Formats: sequence, structure tokens, C-alpha cells
Amino acid sequence: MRRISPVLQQDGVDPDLISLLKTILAACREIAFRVSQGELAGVLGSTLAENVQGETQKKLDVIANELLKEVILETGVVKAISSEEEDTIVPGNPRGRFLVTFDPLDGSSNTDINSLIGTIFSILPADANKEADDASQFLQAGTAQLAAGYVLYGPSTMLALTTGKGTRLYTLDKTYGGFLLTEEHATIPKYTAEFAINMSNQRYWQPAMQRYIADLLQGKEGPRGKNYNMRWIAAMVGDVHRVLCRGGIFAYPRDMKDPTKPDKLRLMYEANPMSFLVEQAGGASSTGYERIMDIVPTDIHQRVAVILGSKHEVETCVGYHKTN
Ligand code: AFP
Repeated sequence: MRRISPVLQQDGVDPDLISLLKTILAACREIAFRVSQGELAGVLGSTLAENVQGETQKKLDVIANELLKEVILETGVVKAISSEEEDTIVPGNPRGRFLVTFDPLDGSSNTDINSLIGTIFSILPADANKEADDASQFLQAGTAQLAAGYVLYGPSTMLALTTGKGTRLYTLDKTYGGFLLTEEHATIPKYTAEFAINMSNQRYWQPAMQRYIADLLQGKEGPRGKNYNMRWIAAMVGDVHRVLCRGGIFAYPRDMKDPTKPDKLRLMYEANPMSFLVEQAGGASSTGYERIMDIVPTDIHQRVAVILGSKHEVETCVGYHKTN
């Protein structure tokens, strides 16, 4: 099996970007070890702090964030980073060529139940005409991403990565300590009979999503003419990995449970990198009203509704939103 560097070199990826990606993956290997140690390393449970999202920070959230922030800024090729766990951007080398935005530990509420969690990252070009501490340089549409990926800390530690030439899957070989290519062309089937959504929010959804899911639940006797299965991991990284492996539709739609926060998932370090991976694997990703990767952000922590996965199923769901 091929190691990641020659694969990226063969794809013609910029050597500085390859070096940055390998640095991020080195940090993820350390996070994978800490996660696997769990209570033995005293890393479970919560801190007394809250992040900018108003969420209680898990110990592993803080450990993962500090680790990634340190190694990424040490590379010298990064102008600034943005993180779910950082209120504002953290400037790096003023002459850095890249911006990195990441969710250090997605699904962190799963840490205490030994369930799936992961690290999600997105790499954008830096703006030579802006200062390193100018947050506006991050406000680029998802189509500007140079690379995007996640590391899934599961029974095996897996990496999904795209640089715009398809989506590849790698598995961490813990003997030699590197990621080996295990799926050269991840491909999402166009059709599916599996959906992932948090059904407990059903009464808060918009009518279009309520109608779409109601039709799925009617199964063979209903308008869709087939039975659907449901999964919900409560960690986007786990649900998206399943979609990349066998298809499906994942949705965290707009809901009015908290009218001040109608959308839950963050555009820059969750929706955009996942949308890049999914589209490069032949899938689709929408808010229900527009392609997620076309959205020009207005804030580094902006939230957005997400409907992604098997192309035909996403297009069908978007169709319900057109007739709303
Ligand atoms: P945490 O990182 O706070 O666990 O949130 C994970 C997440 O942002 C995303 O990864 C999941 O798909 C979604 O939230 C789960 O949300 P619910 O807990 O409302 O189902």
C-alpha cells in the first residue's frame, strides 16, 4: 500500500501543502493515541470552560486544539488559523501562504461514551494583501479550498482527504506510524435507502424537511416506493464517513428549537470541508436552497443547514424545498 506523500506528489500537490498536511496528520496521530487512552490518561470529562459556541469544552477538545494550533503555526507556512475552540483567529507567519480552519474534535460529546469522534480541517489560500490578524481573509467560499479532510478516531484511525482530484481514504498503520492509501477513489452511490438525521428535532424543522422525512418514513407504501433505514452517530465525521463508504443522506436542517441559533453546523470547519470531500466523491451538498460550497461566509463561526450525500437523494430533498 502506498504512503500518503507519493500519492500527493503524483497528484501534483504543492510541496509546502504536502508538508502542512503531514504536520496536521502527525498531530492527529497524537490525538488518536490520547483518545485511545481515554480515562487511563485522564482526558475524559469536561473542563469548567465554555467555547465561543457557548458549549462546555471537553478536556480532549482543549488538548486537541492546543496540539493542532501549536504544530500548524510552527510550520511557518501558515498565515493564520481559525478553530471551533478559538473565539478569534490566531495569526501565524505574516508571509505564510495558507490558512487553516479546523474543528479539533468533532463529536466531542461522544468522548465519554467511547463512540466515534474526529478532527476536521480545511485549507484555504492566504491573502498576501491582508495582515495575518485580519479575520476577513478567511471569508472565502468553500470552492476556494485547496484541501480538506478529516481523521476519524474509530476502531481504525482513518483519513479522508481531497485536494480537488477526487477523495481518497487512508488507514493509519500503527506499526510504522503512517497513513496508507486504502481507497483510491471513494465514490458515493447516486441512489440510497439510508438517511441520517436527529429525529428528536422533527417538530422544529421547516415544513419542507418535515414532508421529505415523512415521505421516507412511509417506505414502500409511500411516495418514495421503497423502505429506508436510519442511522445517527451524533458526530458528523462518523456519519459522513458512512456516506463516503456506502452512500446515504446526512442532514442537520434548520430548526427553530433555539430561534437564536436556527442552524447547528459550522460552515467553515464542518460543512465546507465535508462538502468538498462529498462532491469530490460524486455526491452533493446543499442547505436545501443553495450549494454549500458557493456560500461566501460573513463570520468565521457562521452556522449553516446541511443536507449532503447521495446525489439523487440530495436533489430530491432540495426539490421539496423548492415547493415549500
Ligand atoms: P459536538 O462536537 O458538540 O458533539 O457536536 C457534534 C456536531 O456538531 C456534529 O458533529 C453532529 O452531527 C451534531 O453536532 C450532533 O448534534 P446533536 O447532538 O443535536 O444530534
